[in-house]
Amino acid sequence: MKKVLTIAGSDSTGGAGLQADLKTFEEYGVFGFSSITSIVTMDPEQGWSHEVTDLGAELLRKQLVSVFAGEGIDALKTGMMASEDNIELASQFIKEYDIEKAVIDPVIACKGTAQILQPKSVEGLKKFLIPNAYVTTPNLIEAGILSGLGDITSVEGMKEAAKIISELGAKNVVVKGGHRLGIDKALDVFYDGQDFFELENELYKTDFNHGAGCTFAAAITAGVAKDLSPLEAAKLAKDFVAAGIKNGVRINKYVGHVWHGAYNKAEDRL
Ligand code: PXL
Repeated sequence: MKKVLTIAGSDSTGGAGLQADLKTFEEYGVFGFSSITSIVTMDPEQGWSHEVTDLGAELLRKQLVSVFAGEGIDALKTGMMASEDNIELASQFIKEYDIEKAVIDPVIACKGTAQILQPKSVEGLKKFLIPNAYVTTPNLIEAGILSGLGDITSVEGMKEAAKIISELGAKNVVVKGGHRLGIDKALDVFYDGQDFFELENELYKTDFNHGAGCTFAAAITAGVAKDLSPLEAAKLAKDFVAAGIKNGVRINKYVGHVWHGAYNKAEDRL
């Protein structure tokens, strides 16, 4: 049995964060561990604004000690880290336990909130986590910030950003085009430090896609844990997320989530 860890925030509504990760791990048939950095809550009286509560590096350290007291893990994923201390701590465990397959989802901002990670944390991602990345999965905004290119509006821009981010030390970079690219395809750019690949899927016009980014990175993590190559894992993850978006679930009047079980039609299981 492959064992996979997520180091991420909790999304109490179950679409993104470690909830997305664990649900995805289960669908891929890998055993999921989690270490929680922070808890995200949403306020219906403030138009569904998000609040991030950092749980602190000491509690994160205790969780990581618990996880790594086992017989090792095959891959891990980082998501919302909430502080520079949490980022540095995660990188120490990645190095100490020699984790080759670390998928770094450089979560800088959540949809629906103006709260972005402090600039120090962005520097922390660049200094501590991206250099340890087997795969990193920035969206257009994150790729613009991490690369210093700012607004990215074209496939050429995505490639340029992927190259800069790869030079920070990430072995493989997937820049996710998503809706923001403004074309009629869901197009991602995959770069392995040598070659570029354009990954294309149908673009589903829906608002029920909360959690898509976390689910994509979690699916890649589970895929590489099961010995898919990073490119194969990214392609499969794209199909997995596309099914989740196509079958998204309305949660309330503010938000709809990807359905993590869609690819395997989990709703038909007994
Ligand atoms: O999608 C980014 C994200 C990551 N992690 C957690 C979140 C969100 C967005 O809401 O809640 C825990």
